[in-house]
Amino acid sequence: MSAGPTDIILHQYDGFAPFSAKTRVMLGIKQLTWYSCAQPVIMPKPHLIPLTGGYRKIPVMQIGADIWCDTRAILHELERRHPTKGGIGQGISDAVSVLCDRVLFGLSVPLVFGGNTAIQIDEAFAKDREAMSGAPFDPAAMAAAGPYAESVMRAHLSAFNNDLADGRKFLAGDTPTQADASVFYLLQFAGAAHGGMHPKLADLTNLVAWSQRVNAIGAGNRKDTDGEQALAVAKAATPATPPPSLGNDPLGLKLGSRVSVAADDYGKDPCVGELVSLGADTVTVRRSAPEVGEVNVHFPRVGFTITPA
Ligand SMILES: N[C@@H](CCC(=O)N[C@@H](CS)C(=O)NCC(=O)O)C(=O)O
Repeated sequence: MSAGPTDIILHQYDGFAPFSAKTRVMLGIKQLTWYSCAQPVIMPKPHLIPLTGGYRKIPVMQIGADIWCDTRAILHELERRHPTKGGIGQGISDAVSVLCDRVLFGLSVPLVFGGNTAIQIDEAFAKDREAMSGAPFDPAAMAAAGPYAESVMRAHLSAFNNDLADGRKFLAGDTPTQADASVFYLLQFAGAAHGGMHPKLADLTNLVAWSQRVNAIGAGNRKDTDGEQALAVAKAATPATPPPSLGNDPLGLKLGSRVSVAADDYGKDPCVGELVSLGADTVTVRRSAPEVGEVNVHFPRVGFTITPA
């Protein structure tokens, strides 16, 4: 059975895709049914770009003709649709995500690729990531950055490791939360080439045992779809009413104007369209493409620039 207009489709790939892994853990924590649409690891992405209007990173979530880019927007939307009662709350979840996504993820890259002969980097991958980041893909420079990266990773991870010493099962107690998904994807990414914990972090034994518990949560009820089907779902659907807007937006942008929304870190390919909603932490752009018809593309505000186009 293929995905319908109200089903969650996650555009993603397995393997070396830390942010996809984070989302899959949340789908597992919430025990949701979802469809995986495998996307290419490098550009071009002919079944993704018509949906996002340019944004190239994964994961991207689609429900009908609504598209959420970036895990921050995806996880907020999952929480809105499937709220967890009595959890740690979105504010604390976001704070841990910002630490992991915007501080520690960058530091994990030298640990993964620097001087690691277990990972074979093919040239097309290296060139793609150079174009995406605007910086040379340089394993020797990454190896040189390794000790500093390890020391800062260790500083933060030791705190989580110590928290687990009281016997709690998960980082915030006995129930898994978004904090677990965030820290888990980092450790899984850092250790992927080693089949478990990165050897330089293996002395953090509480985290080693904890990551097995998080891994055992699984990814909910996963089904598969493909790019053609996902585009057809969007084309057959109509975008939902966008989220409410904030009055007197600090940026002074007007609803109905043309804007460009782009990541502020890497993979800055913009999505251009009509601004249809601007909330405290949401921006929604309406655009259309022949493959998908009219779609609403949602981004978080944190991590993105919004400029008149
Ligand atoms: N801030 C983004 C980061 C997403 C990201 O960096 N994704 C990686 C893979 S997990 C990516 O898209 N790499 C380039 C590519 O796959 O083309 C988020 O939270 O979703």
